[in-house]
Amino acid sequence: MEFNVPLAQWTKNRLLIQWIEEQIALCQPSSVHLCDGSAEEYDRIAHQMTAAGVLVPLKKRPASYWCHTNPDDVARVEESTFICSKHAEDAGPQNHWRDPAEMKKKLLSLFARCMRGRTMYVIPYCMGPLASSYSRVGVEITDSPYVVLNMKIMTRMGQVALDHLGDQPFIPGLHSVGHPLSKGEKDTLWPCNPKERVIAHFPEEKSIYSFGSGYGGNALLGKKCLALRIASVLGKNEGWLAEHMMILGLTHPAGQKIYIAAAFPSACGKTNLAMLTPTLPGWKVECVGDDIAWMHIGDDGRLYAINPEAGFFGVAPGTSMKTNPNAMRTIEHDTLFTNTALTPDKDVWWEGIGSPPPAHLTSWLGVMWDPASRKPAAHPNSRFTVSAKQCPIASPAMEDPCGVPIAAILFGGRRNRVMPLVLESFSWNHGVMLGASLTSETTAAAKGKTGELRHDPFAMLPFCGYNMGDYFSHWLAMGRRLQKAHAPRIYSVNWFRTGDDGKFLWPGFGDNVRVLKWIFERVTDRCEAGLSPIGHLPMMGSIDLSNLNIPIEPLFELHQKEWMNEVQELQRFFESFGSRFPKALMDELHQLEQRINRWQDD
Ligand code: OXD
Ligand code: MN
Repeated sequence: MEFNVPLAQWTKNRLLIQWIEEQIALCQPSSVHLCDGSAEEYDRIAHQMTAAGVLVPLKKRPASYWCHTNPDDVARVEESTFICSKHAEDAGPQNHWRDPAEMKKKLLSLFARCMRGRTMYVIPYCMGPLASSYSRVGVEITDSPYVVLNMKIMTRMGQVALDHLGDQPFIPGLHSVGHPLSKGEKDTLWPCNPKERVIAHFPEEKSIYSFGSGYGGNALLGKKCLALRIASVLGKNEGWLAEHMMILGLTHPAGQKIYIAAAFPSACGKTNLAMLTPTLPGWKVECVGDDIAWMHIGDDGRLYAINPEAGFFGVAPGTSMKTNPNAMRTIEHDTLFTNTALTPDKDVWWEGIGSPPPAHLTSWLGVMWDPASRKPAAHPNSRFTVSAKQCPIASPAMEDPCGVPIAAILFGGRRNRVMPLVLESFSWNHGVMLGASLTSETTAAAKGKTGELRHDPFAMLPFCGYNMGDYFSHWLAMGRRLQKAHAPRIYSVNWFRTGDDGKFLWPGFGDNVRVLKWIFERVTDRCEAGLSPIGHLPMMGSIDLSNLNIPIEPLFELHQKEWMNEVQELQRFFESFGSRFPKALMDELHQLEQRINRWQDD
């Protein structure tokens, strides 16, 4: 077997050496590349992929590349994602469960000889700042050079991760595109195996296997698989939280700063919120993370968050100088674009980029785009992968090993009715119910129909590695451990309410700072709130609407009948967790029901 460096020279970690040797014997690659995470390594692999026609270097963006995938490999595949706990009830009704022994048998046969004719890459990576005791090391073995490039951007990868690991155990992840090459066979541009796709998690042994897809959260195992599904299990066992949340710092014009974490389902605006350009003078936002937060209780009783990732894997369509200028500046160089359209002068283009499509555009399918087809030129789930360091408003706290103290937690979904612009919970437990009640329209981030309303509690439905009934109990327990005076306040937000004409009522994007300002004033005890049956609402005039000419009332319109339906639907959903659903949360729902029954609709 040909190695780029001798294995024993690359690591002294005996568990790692043994695991790599076992995977080589199983997958039978033609060579092995042990990653060091250097810039030279990245460039070498990118050049090889360019020579093979997989990557197209971009002329307008230095050190940036475009590529497109197989049309059957464009999003996360929830129906092929499994939690393989010993007992089905530990995976919970929200997950697809498989018996671990049966799944292992299937995986062994899928992975046997699956890397023939390919290079096996071994990627040690650290999730979280290198100096942080909260960080975790995973090792991904993959036969996809595209995965190596993405992991280099999205994590602290290579030698630095090996140094952090030392001789300790790590979280193993085995990945293959599932397309071995026979002798002389020419590779396709995007090898994958959609028919045999499996993404399997073993929460008891803390391991990950992914077969058949090369894209996004299916293949970059540090992201959804480790930092959410496996980490959520670690968090429950060890008393912390692994959440699908962005983290931002918000500074008042007078200088006081707070940190906010916010959970929104995939492709619902976490990246835009995390990089917000305030429309209110003097306010400042800094980005700590755009997708995942690991939160621990500090010695002072406050909740501290780190961003385990080092990069952004952001949705391109809709990103423009108007909606997210900081993201646009972030991706000016050293960025990988996947499934956007390609312009004839070798730049990228997507729907909502803010300029009309140039003539002779290559679509995400790699063919000339026909505007008359009425099909989008960029796939709705096309992405940019870019280092977080390139963000002009990257917070220096991104590297803080202790994380940032969280003052407020937001839950938001796409709801065209029912949910007001913003709502503050009465208590931690009521806030946990707001998180558990999160319902949102489906988006292109996952395979399947878009625009359908589904329950997505805490925006974690596809990412919680154990029974969500237990997950809700864990949140309640965290609340009991947080010192009352320091527990973050919990909010529900909804940027997506529409009027009778179907148009959005709220401008969103930079104007969301108006809602953040109100939250800032609430958590720093600068303003009173009004009481409603569903929670605290801003008093008349307390959302700053300066220079914004819109009526605010429709954004807070509440109808008793709609809320009665909402409660009934939530009761049905909560009951689906059976005895694992915490009684304290059902009590919260019943209290809400009573408040709604007593309420006079006007
Ligand atoms: C993501 C997702 O890629 O949530 O972050 O799908
Ligand atoms: Mn996400």
